Amino acid sequence: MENNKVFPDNFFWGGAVAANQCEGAWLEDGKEPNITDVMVGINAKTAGLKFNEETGKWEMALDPEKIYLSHEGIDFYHRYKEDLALMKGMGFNCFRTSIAWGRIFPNGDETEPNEAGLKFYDDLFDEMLRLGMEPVITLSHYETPLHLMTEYGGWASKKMIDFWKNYVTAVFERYKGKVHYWLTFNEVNNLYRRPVVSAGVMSVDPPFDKNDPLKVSKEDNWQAYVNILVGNAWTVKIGHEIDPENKIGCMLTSSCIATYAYTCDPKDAWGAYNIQRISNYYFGDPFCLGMIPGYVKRMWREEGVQPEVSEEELKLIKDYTVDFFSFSYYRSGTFSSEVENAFDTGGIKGKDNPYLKAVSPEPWKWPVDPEGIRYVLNVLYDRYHLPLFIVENGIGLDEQPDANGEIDDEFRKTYIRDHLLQVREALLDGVEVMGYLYWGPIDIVSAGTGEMRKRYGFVYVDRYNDGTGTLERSKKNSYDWFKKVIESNGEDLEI
Ligand code: BGP
Repeated sequence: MENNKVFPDNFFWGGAVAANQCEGAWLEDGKEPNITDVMVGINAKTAGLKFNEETGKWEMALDPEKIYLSHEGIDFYHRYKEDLALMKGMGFNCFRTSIAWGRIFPNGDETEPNEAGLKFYDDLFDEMLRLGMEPVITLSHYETPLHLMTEYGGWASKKMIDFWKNYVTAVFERYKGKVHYWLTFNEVNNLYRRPVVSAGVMSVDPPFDKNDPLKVSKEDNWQAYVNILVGNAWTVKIGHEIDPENKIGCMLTSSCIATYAYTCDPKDAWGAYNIQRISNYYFGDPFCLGMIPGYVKRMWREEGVQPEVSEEELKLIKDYTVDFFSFSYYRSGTFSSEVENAFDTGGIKGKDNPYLKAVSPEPWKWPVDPEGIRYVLNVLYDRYHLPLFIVENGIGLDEQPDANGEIDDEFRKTYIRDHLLQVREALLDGVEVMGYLYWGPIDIVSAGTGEMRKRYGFVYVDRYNDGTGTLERSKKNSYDWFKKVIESNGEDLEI
């Protein structure tokens, strides 16, 4: 096997988490709720919100029967020093997390930022830098302040653009010189399938369904789309003006690019390509190429919507494209014109792919397709010619320590090894890959299901679905293995 020196010397090795899944402290130091705080997982069919007829507004109404594990998370807010030390123990030179917008602007529409929130991230980033880990910071990871959604309809409102500009200006100024790699909106291309959480949009102007806060009208959905494109362009502009050293990337879920035609029926081929467009390129093209694709405008015509977007805004989208493209990849999917497509946090689910050798164990059963990551890397590089950053790849397993207190997560090692072998192939293909950040290097609350049981970590956290547990951290067997991978700069992948 050709394996020497394929990964570049400056390759970023590390892991990624998100504030709402690990920090906890959901109402501490001035923070107000964000959208994920009222949901038990983003796949949930309901949210802890009810419509108040008297005020004419949505308001928080948590379900007393449910356990909102994210409210305490893994208490990263208070334990980040210990956790970052564990990450450093594996040799991470990079760590990705998000800023919870609601710590900086608790309701989102204040004019002055919350000093306690700013201070928390100052300390967190200082600690990363002290340990020699480059911070990669997501500005919005399913964390839109709830007030912005219930009051304004979130990104369905043009007002969001100004609130967003205030927020990004405040953090770019504050962390100038400390953070150089920024991701705008985590997996915002999920707008088409999960608008409320992924893209921070709600329908608040009549007519809308007062019984279903998760239902978004097509007008609001498409208005949010253009507003987010404008917000993204402003982020690039403001970020570069405040610090020319800043590198601003988009972040899209790109598992859906590996949506294969189930058969060679042209209907399947076209359907698979269309899935790639409307689940991915419809954001990727404006972010990277500065244009809104023609098929999007066709959809507007056919759906009878005409989102408001000015000439100046279109120019902004054209002029301020991103510096790099970051993405998550978990698994591939298929498109068959014979079945209706389903999806979850991992991507598209058509018919099962008979050519894949493995699926992850029950109950999630995600198909494992390492070659899919090479496919995605090549497709994206051919299309955008931008540096690519893998900022999420990983596998969630239901794990418990054995009688000796050990967790032998061989499945995880194999998953990572096989994906890294394909990343290596992509590097040999000439694709520019900035780094590999493993998703969930320490067990955190699952984004999709809101549970602790779905564990991704190299580090185990003693916390359970019922909310019990000591929160104690311990190393799984993959910990030392991944350390060896990093030490060898991806050359020694032997298990
Ligand atoms: C992505 C999200 C992450 C995340 C991951 C795994 O969609 O950006 O926040 O958690 O998927 O998903 P899950 O936690 O549902 O397994």
